[in-house]
Amino acid sequence: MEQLEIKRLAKRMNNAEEIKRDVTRITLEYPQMTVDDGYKIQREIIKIKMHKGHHIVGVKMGFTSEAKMVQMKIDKPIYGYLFDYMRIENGASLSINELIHPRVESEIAFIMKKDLEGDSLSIEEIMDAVDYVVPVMEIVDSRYENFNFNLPDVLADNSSSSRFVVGNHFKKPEGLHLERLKVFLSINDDIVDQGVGAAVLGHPANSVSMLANMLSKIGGRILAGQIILTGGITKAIPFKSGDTIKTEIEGIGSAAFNVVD
Ligand code: OOG
Ligand code: MG
Repeated sequence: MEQLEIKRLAKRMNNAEEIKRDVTRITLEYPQMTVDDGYKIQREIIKIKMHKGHHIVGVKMGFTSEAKMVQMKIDKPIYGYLFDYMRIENGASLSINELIHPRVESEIAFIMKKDLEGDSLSIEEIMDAVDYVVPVMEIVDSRYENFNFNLPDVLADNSSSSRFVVGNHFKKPEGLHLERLKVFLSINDDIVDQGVGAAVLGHPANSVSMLANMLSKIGGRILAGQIILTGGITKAIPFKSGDTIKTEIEGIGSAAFNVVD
């Protein structure tokens, strides 16, 4: 794809987010679009957002669990960037009118204390760089019509990044067996889906290892202080105004938010 095209499409996708109106997926117009084109458009979107004064606060991984791969019919892990304006504090409200057709999913997230880069970092090396483990809910909001996309499309939409709710229980990683932890997602006190830490590539640290590897290929790295979402453990579930949504991670804590108009 030409640089001019990449810039134009990045503007289109960022604009769709800003005006909250979905667009036709790019691969319908450009069937030859590649994964590389998708990440190039994503990087242009990041530039646009930084120009507007937003700051990167972390990175999210996607399609790291069977539940998400099956739901979205994409089986290759991806990443996208998280910005300051996307963060919602535990117990706060989200106005559904700010978004297009949001869905919520439960994730295990890490706050990093060391920079990380390189390929094939071990679970031990990753966990050694983790400051805290936090329960998070990611709210994905594809800017594509009917939440319908192929791999290059979703990359060009900053991997559907929209909002994330950070729990108030920050746990030191020592002594935790993340692969064994049960994770519950509930809406209005009904459990709508559940899973276990191992659903994320066997262990959530493997997702961070994969991210470090992907970033190092473009000369990037994970930075100390960033929050890393390791990928949905549950399916992503739509919700409506008036709902109260909660995630509980056994032995770690919970995160919750209310949905308003
Ligand atoms: C794409 C983002 C995937 C995850 O945790 O798997 C994702 C989407 O499902 O819209 O965030
Ligand atoms: Mg996610």
